[in-house]
Amino acid sequence: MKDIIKAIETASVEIKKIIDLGDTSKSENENSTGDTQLKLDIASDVVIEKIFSEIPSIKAIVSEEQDSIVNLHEDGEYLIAYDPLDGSSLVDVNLSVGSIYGIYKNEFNAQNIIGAVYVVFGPRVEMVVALDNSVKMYRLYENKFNFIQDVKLNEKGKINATGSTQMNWAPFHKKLVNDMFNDGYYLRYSGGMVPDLHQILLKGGGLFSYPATTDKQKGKLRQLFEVFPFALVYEFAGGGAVDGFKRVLEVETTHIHDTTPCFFGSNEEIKRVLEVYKNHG
Ligand code: FDP
Repeated sequence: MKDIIKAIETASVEIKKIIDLGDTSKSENENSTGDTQLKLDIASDVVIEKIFSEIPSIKAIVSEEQDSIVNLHEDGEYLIAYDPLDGSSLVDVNLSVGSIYGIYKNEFNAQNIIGAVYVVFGPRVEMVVALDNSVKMYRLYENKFNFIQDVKLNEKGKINATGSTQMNWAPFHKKLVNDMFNDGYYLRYSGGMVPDLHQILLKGGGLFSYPATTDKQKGKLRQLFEVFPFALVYEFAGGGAVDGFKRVLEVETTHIHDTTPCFFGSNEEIKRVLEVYKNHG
């Protein structure tokens, strides 16, 4: 596992260098979800795959930018699903973006996730590692990641990060969001999953929601690359992650690019979601 974290650190230093080159242009390709890929998405993906392919403990990898699983080392113990550069739509406006890694054993599904790492590329580069029931944050300085702090959520927070557009929300979801604002929650939503969830974690709590919508019944965010890794981070930090009805780490995966509605937050907000959603199953 140490080798994997080290590999992610090396890849992040390389990705930071590519971001700093300032190329925000689009490529001519689409990924399997139909998003037009940026040259930055592709370059980051190439860096990660190359570095992972040199780690013998990695059996297979799957990237959000690719259609299928890449087998690496037959005797490897770990499977890694990763999103090389999440939040691509923010690259042109110079907001923070991030990489997300889910570390699995045996099979790519929620039951088998054992670790998660994400890296925020903002004014600073920070890496958060969820392993063995703890969440630790590191900061990049002179090409090295240094430990900064353990990350723990409060029981209740102040942030309400509301994904998608109100036009496509179910009326009860809209009411939940409005009720929270009426109770004093602050809207904080950049549109980048990594910085938005990082903010909630570091500010002690709140709620990030990406619900089922009229145009996307299964939500937008991808299980293996985005939702399960962050669910592990939030659970290990003392909060929770649900699909409205149950833990997202109990959601079934039938295809590597499956999506799911998801809510991440501190315990009070997660209880509130479950309470509202239980009447709308
Ligand atoms: P993006 O479209 O920029 O790639 O992964 C998808 C994602 O970003 C997340 O980072 C983000 O939380 C979400 O989509 C934002 O979606 P909405 O604009 O629909 O809220």
